[in-house]
Amino acid sequence: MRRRTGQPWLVLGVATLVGCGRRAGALSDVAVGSTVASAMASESSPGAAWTRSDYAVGLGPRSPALGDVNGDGVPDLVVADSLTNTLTLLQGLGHGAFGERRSLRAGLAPEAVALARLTSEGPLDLAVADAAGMAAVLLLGDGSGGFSAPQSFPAGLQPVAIVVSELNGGGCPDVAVANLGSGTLAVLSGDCQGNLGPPIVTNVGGAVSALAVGDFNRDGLPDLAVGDLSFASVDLFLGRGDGTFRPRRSFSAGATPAALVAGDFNEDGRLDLAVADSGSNAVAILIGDGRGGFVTRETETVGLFPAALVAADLDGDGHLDLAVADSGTNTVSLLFGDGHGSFGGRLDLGVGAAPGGLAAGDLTGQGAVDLVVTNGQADTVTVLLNPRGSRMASP
Ligand SMILES: [Ca+2]
Ligand SMILES: [Ca+2]
Ligand SMILES: [Ca+2]
Ligand SMILES: [Ca+2]
Repeated sequence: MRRRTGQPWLVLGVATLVGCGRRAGALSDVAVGSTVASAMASESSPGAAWTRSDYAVGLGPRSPALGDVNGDGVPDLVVADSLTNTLTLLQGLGHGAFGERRSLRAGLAPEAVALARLTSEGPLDLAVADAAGMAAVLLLGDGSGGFSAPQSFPAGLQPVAIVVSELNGGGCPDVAVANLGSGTLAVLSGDCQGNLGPPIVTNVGGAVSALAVGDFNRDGLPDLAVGDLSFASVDLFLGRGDGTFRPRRSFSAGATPAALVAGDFNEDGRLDLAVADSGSNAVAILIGDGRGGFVTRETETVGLFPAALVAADLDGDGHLDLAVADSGTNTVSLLFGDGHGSFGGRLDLGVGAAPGGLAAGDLTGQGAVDLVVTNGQADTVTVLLNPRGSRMASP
């Protein structure tokens, strides 16, 4: 087995891993920041029971990432402040609340950030797509919430998406970025010491918008799926295991594939894709054949201009669901999966202005998946706590 690190589908199955039973404080006791109270909790109206809290971050926040950076067992939150040169780090307090806020310098214009281990062992590090700096920027974590000074590694013209995964067989986590300016993918080889090698460039040709890693043809080698705005397609690059890729395969994915996420939505052991199509205000479900092919199963209407999405089991029935950030309607649309590749039961939750990034994780320690949304025009993050978390906490 190859060692893999920092998989972006880390959230899959979270809800089934954590037991239900530890008692936590009532949500009303721990509200921090400018909290917008939810409506009354109601078993028959699950949307009303999601609890919303907003926190101020830097300017133009994007790309939220959750992970425990200070070793207290509680997920912390980092976002890329795309209009400044900083990341904002919010310390998780447990019970779904966030406290101390810190700014970290990170390149010139951080467009995306990943929390992952870049050294052989040890704490979570930060990997940043620095669009203006044309670089991947690394900040190494010390395990107690501190980070090294940023180190920049040339990556290409205008990197806008980043993933960390073992891509070239060297045994160390590597970094891949999507370069919007040059229409390329770049793989930067990691050395387990926090350094990255020169970019191994793969030409995509179009305006690349999003990136997901996974083994789509089940040969044990990681592959990359890329959203391609110019050709309105999802391009699949099957990995050769050395940081290079076989010629792309393109699949139609609506009008404007702004974001994508991999997951096994029909539970056949083969990775599928969900694609946010901001051109037709829908999510397309592409079912994988396990050999690097996809067939579009269905499209589900969401709010206006969907810009980000995550896959996680939100309702705890064991099947992956989707959360979609609708940047034009200031909502997050939840779509519930049936385990056969179909989604329905859409539920819209209000968030801040121009939501453009999403992350999922259990913020309360109660075994339910919560959501974090970056609101690009409000300069805030919205935390949405899953009603299942509070119900499980009740005696
Ligand atoms: Ca923590
Ligand atoms: Ca593969
Ligand atoms: Ca599948
Ligand atoms: Ca589910």
